[in-house]
Amino acid sequence: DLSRITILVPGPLNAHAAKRIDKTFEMIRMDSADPAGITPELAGKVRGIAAFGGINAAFMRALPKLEIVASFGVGYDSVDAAHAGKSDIMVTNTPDVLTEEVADTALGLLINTVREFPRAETYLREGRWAKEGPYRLTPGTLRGRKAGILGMGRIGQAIARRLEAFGLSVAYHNRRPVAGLAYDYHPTPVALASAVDTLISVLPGGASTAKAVNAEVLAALGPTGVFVNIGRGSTVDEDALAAALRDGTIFAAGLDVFADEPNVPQALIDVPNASLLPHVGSASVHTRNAMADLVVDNLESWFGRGEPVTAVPETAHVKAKG
Ligand code: 8YV
Repeated sequence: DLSRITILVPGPLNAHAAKRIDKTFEMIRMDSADPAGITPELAGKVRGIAAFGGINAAFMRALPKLEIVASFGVGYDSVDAAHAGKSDIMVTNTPDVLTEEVADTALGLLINTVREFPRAETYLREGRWAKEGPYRLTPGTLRGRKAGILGMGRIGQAIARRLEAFGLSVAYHNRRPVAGLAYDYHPTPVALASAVDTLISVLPGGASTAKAVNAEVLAALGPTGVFVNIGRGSTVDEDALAAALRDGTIFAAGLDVFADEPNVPQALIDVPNASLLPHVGSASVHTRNAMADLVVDNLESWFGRGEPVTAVPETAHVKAKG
């Protein structure tokens, strides 16, 4: 009887997910994932967490009956999955259901960045078309560009398919070459950046990718270079990126993610050759509902059948309690 199982929802959660959890389980909400907010009553009964935001080791430790953290999103760098794996706690994420949406966003952001469509629309809305004549011819174009993808997982490959359809060449860097992919592989981000003029990062967050896109990578990309990021802001040295945009080390950048969201460095807001989005990669009702369903499907499957739908690799070995 799943209605006797308590699921804790710390912080905001997608409304469709919350509605389904509330219907099936006992759902308890709290403001944020702060261990100080865990009462003895909660500690005695919470067996699952559904979370849009971060869950650290201290929060997991405060909940001794915790079996599963169902995280909303494919990237789960804000959940301490390594700790969970050692503590016999399952962690699930929401892969696949957002792949095509995020790839669409990457292409939209790339085109906006290169062809200046947001700036051209502002020009129209400000009444300048009628007063001053046509918007300027854009110095940028996708024509003839060579694309490089940093992080060739499911989303990277969906972006690659789109780039091919647009007539661009595709190369990539990944921890390892991906079996069965015909695109050129480069062993480091710098090698990839040197070989292309359009770098699209899909890298996940975490310590191993921190500031992977640094001043050296941007210099290698060069003065016609376009950088697009729809992975995680932590993977970019934002000071180096703002400087590179200011001084012409690269041509332009399109960013959907930032190191300290929702705070965006003023230095990036100040440069006209950056196209900036408020982390909307997967943010359609359609795709967020599909992600929400997968969060709840993971909880229902874990407590109903003893196995998750989409375990993260760090916790793939974790078994359900009897
Ligand atoms: C979510 C994302 O907005 O899936 C991801 O990794 O970045 C987005 O789809 C985010 O994860 C919500 O926590």
